[in-house]
Amino acid sequence: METEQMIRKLPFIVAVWALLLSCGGGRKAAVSSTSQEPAAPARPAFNADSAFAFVKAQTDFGPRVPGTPAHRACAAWLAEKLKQFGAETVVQSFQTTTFDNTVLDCRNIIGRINPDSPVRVIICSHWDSRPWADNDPDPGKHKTPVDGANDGASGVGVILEIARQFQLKAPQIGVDCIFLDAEDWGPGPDFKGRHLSEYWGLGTQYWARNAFKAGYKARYAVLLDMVGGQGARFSQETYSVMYARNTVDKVWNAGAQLGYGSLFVPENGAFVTDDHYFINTIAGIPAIDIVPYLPGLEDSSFGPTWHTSQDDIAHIDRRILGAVGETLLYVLYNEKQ
Ligand code: AHN
Ligand code: ZN
Repeated sequence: METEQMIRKLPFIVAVWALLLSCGGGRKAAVSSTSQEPAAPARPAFNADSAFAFVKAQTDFGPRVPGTPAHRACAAWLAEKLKQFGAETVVQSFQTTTFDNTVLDCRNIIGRINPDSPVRVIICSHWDSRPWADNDPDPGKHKTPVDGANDGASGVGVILEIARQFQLKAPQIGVDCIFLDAEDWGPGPDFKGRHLSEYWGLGTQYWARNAFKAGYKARYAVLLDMVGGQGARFSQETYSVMYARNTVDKVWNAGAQLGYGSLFVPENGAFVTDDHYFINTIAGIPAIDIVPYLPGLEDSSFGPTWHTSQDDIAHIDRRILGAVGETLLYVLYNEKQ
């Protein structure tokens, strides 16, 4: 009886078995197909350890305070790295006067990738270090310069790693990597005068006014500021949303797609007077700022080490560098002519 039943059911069993096989085969074929798969994001090959090494190389010079030997040496190193990665490199030397009437010798360092492409995107970060750790809990440190591992070096490290990746696989568009000088010589909490936006971002103001007069255009600019701090979280900074909503969405959506939705939080942040403000208002290029916003923190919404002696390499989280770098690289590789 049992055997008889089996035999009667045999055609059915064979049919089911054949169906399972064909389904399996079908799934396999779909996985190996390159053209018809729905777009699962292809992760660009950003190397967080390499970015971290570029951050450390900068802090190893010591604080890159304008006018110091460490500043000059680091400028030469940055230009050399960009050249080494195949970017057309331009160093823009200039003098600028600070809020406290100090005249500084400065350098904006620019590396152009695909220099002949008419469609261009800017990625930028300030590379100078603040001369005073005037947000340190210890007032004795307020006149000591900061290492600026996060505040300065982090964004530059991410951009250098992107430039290195572009040498291995070029983007479809032109990319201008810009290391901006003299961002951070602004007045601190003890300053008694009026706080003006123009006291910050001196290198960017110079670049926006002088450098690219002759018909220079860019589709948009992305500023990286403090993109390696432990516990970072990036809300959408208000000037960025006001001037460049589409670019904010593009970057935050890319972050979410890659699985970094808890880092790139689609929430409103605060107004930050930063380099992107002058790219928007002087150069007229839509510019966003990827900058941390931690409103619960007592001493600084930029993170606990901001303008303190703790802004050193020991407080850098290479996973944050990696997430930001991968997200930005993904955006740039997907940018079409
Ligand atoms: C102000 O504190 C007004 N702006 C912050 C700009 C900045 C300083 N970014 C890094 N360091
Ligand atoms: Zn700063």
